[in-house]
Amino acid sequence: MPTRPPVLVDLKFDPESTARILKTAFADRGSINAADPASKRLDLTGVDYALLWKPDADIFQRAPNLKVLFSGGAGVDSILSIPDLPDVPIVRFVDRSLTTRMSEWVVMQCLMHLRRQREHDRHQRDRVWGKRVPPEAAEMTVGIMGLGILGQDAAAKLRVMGFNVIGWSRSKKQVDGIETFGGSELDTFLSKTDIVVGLLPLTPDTTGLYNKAFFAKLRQGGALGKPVFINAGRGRSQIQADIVASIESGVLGGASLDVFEVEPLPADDPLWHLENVFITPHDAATSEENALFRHVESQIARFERGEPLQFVVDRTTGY
Ligand code: NDP
Ligand code: OXD
Repeated sequence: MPTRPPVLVDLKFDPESTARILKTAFADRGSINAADPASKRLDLTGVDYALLWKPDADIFQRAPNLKVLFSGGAGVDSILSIPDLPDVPIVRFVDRSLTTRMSEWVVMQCLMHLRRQREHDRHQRDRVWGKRVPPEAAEMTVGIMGLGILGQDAAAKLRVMGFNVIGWSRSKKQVDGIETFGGSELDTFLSKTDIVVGLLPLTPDTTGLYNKAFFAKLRQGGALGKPVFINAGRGRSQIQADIVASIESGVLGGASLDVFEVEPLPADDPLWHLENVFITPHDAATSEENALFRHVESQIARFERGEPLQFVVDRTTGY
């Protein structure tokens, strides 16, 4: 029988999958699954670690002695906004499989726009043999916003496909093979960008960043004619009404969106019906629970050996 306090797990993922995978996770200490109704009667005052994704609002009142919080995802905006957040380290989820999935999504979306996939879909529906010569990836500049774990991996993979890649981040980075821009160089970065890819965390600085004025600064007249907006960071960084207006007015040629101001995207939202807009349900890089639980186990082991935790959130910057 484990003698250490169990890990408290409150993940609003697929409850069946969480319950099944938890049966074999945290073998040395066990877990308390907050989705289990029986857990509501448990005393959580002895719990040291909590793994959270959109947890119950009273979680920190029920578990007041936590030593480390683990995020169920790479983004921590939803954790940072929980009332009564304790002043303990918050570790975000950084994982090879999550990073790989995100890069797959980004590369796929860039290729869909490059190869005018929506036009082909329409032609197929209408049984039209609409052959034409698309531009090459090398004729397009993809501008990645956020050169962290996800942005840098996506940049490397886009380069393998032949795209010209540039990147923007708060502090200017040195990344092999890509031209980089720091926070104050946003306008220059946008003026060189044909396809902009948002991989930024949600913070006060990035809230509402992707708006009409922003879209108007992207390069017009590139190999696709009009610029394209792609976002898999957070939905509240974009003003959706401005995406719709910018597509309708011809400032933007298309978009790919995995994240939305309100999720799920309401059924009557105009984005569902816009030509050349690809919509995915915030699953560009879903956390895989086996990998997530292994990551938490390994960080707890580091912590208990007295080694520094990895991937700790900086509360001053908010990511
Ligand atoms: P990182 O923390 O590794 O990287 C964040 C990057 O954003 C850094 O380069 C950082 O700059 C930059 N940045 C932050 N704020 C600003 C700003 N105000 N101006 C300019 N640059 C800024 O995060 P990840 O790459 O791991 O993840 C990025 C985001 O992706 C997550 O926060 C989450 O919101 C989203 N995500 C979405 C998923 C999905 O399925 N749709 C899945 C996983 C994550 P600097 O380098 O200077 O610090
Ligand atoms: C994450 C996400 O932040 O899935 O990991 O959005």
